[in-house]
Amino acid sequence: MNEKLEFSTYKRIVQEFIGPIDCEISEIENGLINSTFLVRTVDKKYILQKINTSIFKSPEILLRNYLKLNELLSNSSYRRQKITLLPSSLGDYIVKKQNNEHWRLMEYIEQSKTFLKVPNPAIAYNAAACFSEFYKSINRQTLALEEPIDDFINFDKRINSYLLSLTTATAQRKETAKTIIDEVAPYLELHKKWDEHIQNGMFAKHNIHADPKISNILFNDANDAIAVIDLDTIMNASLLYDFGDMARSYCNLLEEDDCTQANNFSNEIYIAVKKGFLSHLEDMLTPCELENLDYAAQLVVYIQAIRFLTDFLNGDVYYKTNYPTHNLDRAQNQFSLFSQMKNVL
Ligand code: GN1
Ligand code: MG
Repeated sequence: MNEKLEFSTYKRIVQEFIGPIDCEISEIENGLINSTFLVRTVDKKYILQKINTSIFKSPEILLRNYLKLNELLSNSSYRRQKITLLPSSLGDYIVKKQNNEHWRLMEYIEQSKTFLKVPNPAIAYNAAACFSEFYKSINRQTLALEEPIDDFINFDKRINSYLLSLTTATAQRKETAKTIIDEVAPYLELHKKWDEHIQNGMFAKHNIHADPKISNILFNDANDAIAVIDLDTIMNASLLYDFGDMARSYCNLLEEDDCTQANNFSNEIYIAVKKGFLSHLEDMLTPCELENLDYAAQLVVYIQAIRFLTDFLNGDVYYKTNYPTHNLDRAQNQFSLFSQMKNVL
């Protein structure tokens, strides 16, 4: 385990939820923000998570949003599996410990698997269609969701944070990142059209997931999408953000941190993603939104490249990293994807 905590401490936390039952705990290396663990008892599995409170500053917001959304889903015709948070013996869904640690326990969804990259267009279609159905179900009513992270989809702020990081980065980090800094420079205003469309109401606000990456879908053995997971960023924003993020994640032929090849975009998968995304939503999107799907895909990928690059320049303070240039490799992977999308779409 990466964590410095003793195993017995994890066990004690799990037991606050399930009582004095023996269990084995192992870390699941999935996700760049929270810490996630698989808990096995003799007859059942659970998912234990420590919420990263330097990023999710009010875990109570995540909980309130989750409860609202889950209620809406439960009262809809949505039939895929849902995340079930378990209460502690004191009835709390989040257990607080020293150092502002916030822990939660969920049911494990049996016979499920995740992908780190999409193996083929059919799986991309299944994932996008699953999200499409999810959006349809969670938008029967626009919920008043609270912002889990301030300005999460404020692209102007993202660019400004990047520009600031260029002024505060060490000379060494700037030198290491020189190539990609030059590559991203011509597109710093790419988000202007997005901002205008948001301001004039052309991109409507819906309930969105805001992190529909491929590893946030559970599949069964037949590669059917059986559950949408990771509801931490659900918020009111444009569905085009989610479409862009799906394209970003599903059309990448490489894992997100692999920059060993420049050609990592699959147009065949992109076509499947678009078809899947629209499968339940065609009536919900306006002609203007439909016209801007390709633009949204390019923009969200570009912004993700900027986010990774900003974090590298800031000294790797946001995303988990496994080696010194990890964020830079991620930024390069995303920028390659963006460059190809820009030429093809
Ligand atoms: C983060 O931690 P995870 O994998 O759920 C990030 C997303 C990025 C994603 C890139 C709160 O998600 O926005 O798209 O990494 N989440 C947050 O892999 O910043
Ligand atoms: Mg997430």
